[in-house]
Amino acid sequence: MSNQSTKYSPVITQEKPIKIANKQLVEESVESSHQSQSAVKKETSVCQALVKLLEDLGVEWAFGVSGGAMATLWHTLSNSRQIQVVHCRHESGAAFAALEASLATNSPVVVFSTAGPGITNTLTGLFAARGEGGKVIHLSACTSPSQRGRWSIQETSARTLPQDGLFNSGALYNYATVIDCPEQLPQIGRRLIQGLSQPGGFTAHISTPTGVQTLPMPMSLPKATVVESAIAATDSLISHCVELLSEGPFAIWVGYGARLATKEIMQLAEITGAAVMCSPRAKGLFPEDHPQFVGITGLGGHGSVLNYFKAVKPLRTLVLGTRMGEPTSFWSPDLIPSQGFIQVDIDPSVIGASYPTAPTIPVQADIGTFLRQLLPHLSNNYPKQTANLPNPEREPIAEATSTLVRPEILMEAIQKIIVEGSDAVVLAESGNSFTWSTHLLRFSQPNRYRVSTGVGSMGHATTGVLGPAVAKGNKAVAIVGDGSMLMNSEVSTAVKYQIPAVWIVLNDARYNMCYQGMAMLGLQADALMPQTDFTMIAQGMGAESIQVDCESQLEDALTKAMAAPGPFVIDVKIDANRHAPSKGRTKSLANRSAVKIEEKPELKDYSLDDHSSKNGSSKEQVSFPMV
Ligand SMILES: Cc1ncc(C[n+]2csc(CCOP(=O)(O)OP(=O)(O)O)c2C)c(N)n1
Repeated sequence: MSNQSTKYSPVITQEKPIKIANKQLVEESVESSHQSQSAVKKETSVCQALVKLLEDLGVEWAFGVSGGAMATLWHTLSNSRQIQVVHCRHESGAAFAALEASLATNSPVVVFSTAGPGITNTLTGLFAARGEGGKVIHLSACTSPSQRGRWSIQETSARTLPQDGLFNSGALYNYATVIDCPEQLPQIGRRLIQGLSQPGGFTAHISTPTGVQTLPMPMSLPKATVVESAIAATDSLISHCVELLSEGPFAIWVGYGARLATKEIMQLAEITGAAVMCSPRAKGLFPEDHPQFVGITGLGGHGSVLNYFKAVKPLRTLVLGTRMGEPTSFWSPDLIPSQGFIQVDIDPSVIGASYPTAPTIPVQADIGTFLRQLLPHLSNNYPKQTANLPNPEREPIAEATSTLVRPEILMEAIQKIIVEGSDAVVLAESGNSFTWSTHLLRFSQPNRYRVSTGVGSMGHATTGVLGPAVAKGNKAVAIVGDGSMLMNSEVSTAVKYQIPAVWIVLNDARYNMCYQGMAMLGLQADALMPQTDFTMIAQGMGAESIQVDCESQLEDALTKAMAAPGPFVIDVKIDANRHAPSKGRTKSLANRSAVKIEEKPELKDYSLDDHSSKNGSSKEQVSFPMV
């Protein structure tokens, strides 16, 4: 079990009786996985050695879907005394949940799948895991060597699936391999230890042919130990940074890569008086109610950031763990300070990538280590910046034009009941949920807000919400669209294990980000969906649920959901005609346009009046204002 403090009784323990009932298996497992902290015994199988290795690496959670090809592996995982297995409804949901559990606990988490479709279903979540910097180990089954090419069931071989990138290291997996013989395990162990010891994310795929899973191990494995290493800057580079930062006002741009260094960032801000802005993923890493917080950049962000640049004209920006990619910056030239960037990142390949023409001092280091090196040099007599800084704006909420719920009012209620009234992690889904939440919610504590920007898959929050809820034993809340909820959700899994997840569904019978985005671009396609009753669906799966038809019902519904011990779905009938705050992206699209097209008359059925729909459209093929 997780050693994190738990508010709810360990939700997975209802599975324990199954283990205990099967006494023989438990004893075998206890013997194989807990022999006096030492090496794996010779007579253990490949599966047992693999599971013992994962236990040594600190894995406590495994999410996945079973299958015949991985029967032994599933059995062995399920009989681990350390690893809790959450048996999900879809492998991509399992992978998103594993990713979010990994980010919530900063530990490696397993996603398991059977061969063939089990592997392909897992890929979207793994794509996100690589992009988000999670530590996720994919365990899969594949076809035994003697059966490859012979039309075996769900054959997983070079005949049926591409090998490059799936079964060897590449863009998706930092490390991937097939265990063709037990003798490979020591090398696999070494590679996993190495990957998990680096700061930052690590994705791995270990695929074990069905016939290999039961083979006896011919040798012992040493106990695996992960010691996370630090990446530090040289003393001369630190001195150079101190010099540059002392030359005049600078801004601090915080990214998700800085999530473990929030105390040091606060110290830096308070010593220097620098303005702090955050990427959407870093929302809350610096308190949003702090007088030096100038706003969120990028999609769903705040105009106050640009006001700051105009008013203060900082000389430089110290970039801490953000890639400054499109969702974070729209590559806006307005965010380039006159003397450019000092960019700190563990990954040297991201440094300078988003703004290749801006002067950039590269610092390869992890953010915590870099700041702990830097801070002692700044403490004495640092010329503190004293400018009055603009803070994120609070726009007045326009009057209701229907009895449906305005998203702005929903966000106010979420702010009061969930953000301020609880310590739940809040995940916002790709779609208008992202922009409303990022723009309007305000977090004063770090690591409570999660969005995916670079990958931005629908279905990430609807399923990923299980991760923090189960691994931290605490409420976690997903703010999602109806389209995403229909695409993929793990409500049934949450019911099975009584996981305290809450889904707030912005039910507008539209893929509204696409609907509104198309109108902004002056294009037209059908983005409507039939009206769905999510309370019926949720209740049909055994979850509690409430429908919210008008604003006066909101607070009561949210309070009930947060008090419920198990999963809860709130179906909110949203006014679809409120414009989601994505204007920065629209501006970005307009900036990217090679050719402006002529003004078009307002399209029939589109009620949006965003100016860019009239003059900001592009002949270039562009994506929606989404992640
Ligand atoms: C897997 C995936 N498919 C497609 C998209 C493109 N996309 C982004 S937002 C969106 C519509 C979302 O609709 P919904 O979930 O109903 O949320 P809304 O914007 O209406 O609040 C789509 C199709 C995506 N991000 N991910």
